[in-house]
Amino acid sequence: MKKQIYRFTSLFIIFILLIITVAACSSNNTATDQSAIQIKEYNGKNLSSISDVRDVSIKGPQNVDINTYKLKIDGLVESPTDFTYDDVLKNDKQVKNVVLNCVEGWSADILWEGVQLSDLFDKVTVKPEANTVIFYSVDGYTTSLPLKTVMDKKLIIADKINGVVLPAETGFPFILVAEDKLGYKWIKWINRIELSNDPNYKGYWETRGYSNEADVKN
Ligand SMILES: Nc1nc2c(c(=O)[nH]1)N[C@H]1C(S)=C(S)[C@@H](COP(=O)(O)O)O[C@H]1N2
Ligand SMILES: [Mo]
Repeated sequence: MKKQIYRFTSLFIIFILLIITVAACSSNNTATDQSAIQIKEYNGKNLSSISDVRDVSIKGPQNVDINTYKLKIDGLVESPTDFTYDDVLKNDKQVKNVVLNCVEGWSADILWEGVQLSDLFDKVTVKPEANTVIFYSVDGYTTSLPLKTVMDKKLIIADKINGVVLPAETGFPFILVAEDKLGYKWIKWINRIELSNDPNYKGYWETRGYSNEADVKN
């Protein structure tokens, strides 16, 4: 009888240890693949390194839990939708080599990969009166662009930088690749996109005196 209890107890302990091991392994397996190798060259030209992209964000890097993350697209659309990370990534992937220029005087030449905003907009059907796209982030930051700019430049939101999943510092899960626009239009950690008819909307830095056009002057 004693022997049986002993055997049962040891089996029970082994079982518990097994559960703990499985749980530990799966919690390590997040969406961010840190083992991926950074692309260093594109069309025979050296790219900047991810570490050249300085974090100058208002509240520092944000840690987004991808299991509960939603990208909300609402406002002047027929079907407001909450997209999961995977929903967004089901769209065709686009690759673009674009330089990020910050008003502080530094820049980074990066290979971005992501999905075209127009593909996401097709899924929610933008109403004809919309003319402005307002972007929101988990840190409270906001910025906006004319809808025409988003469509004409085929702007993307990127999930990858130089071939690797965005680290928290560069905006995981998504950064807006606002090509030809200054760094403060490159909103990171995007969690909401609102279609609006207010062309005078001003975001975080725009309300603090920075130009709403934010064109990069060459
Ligand atoms: N959510 C959020 N996005 C943001 C900012 C911020 O403070 N919060 N700062 C902007 C500014 S001023 C710049 S220059 C770029 C820098 O992006 P990077 O860290 O990927 O270089 O992020 C932009 N996006
Ligand atoms: Mo910036």
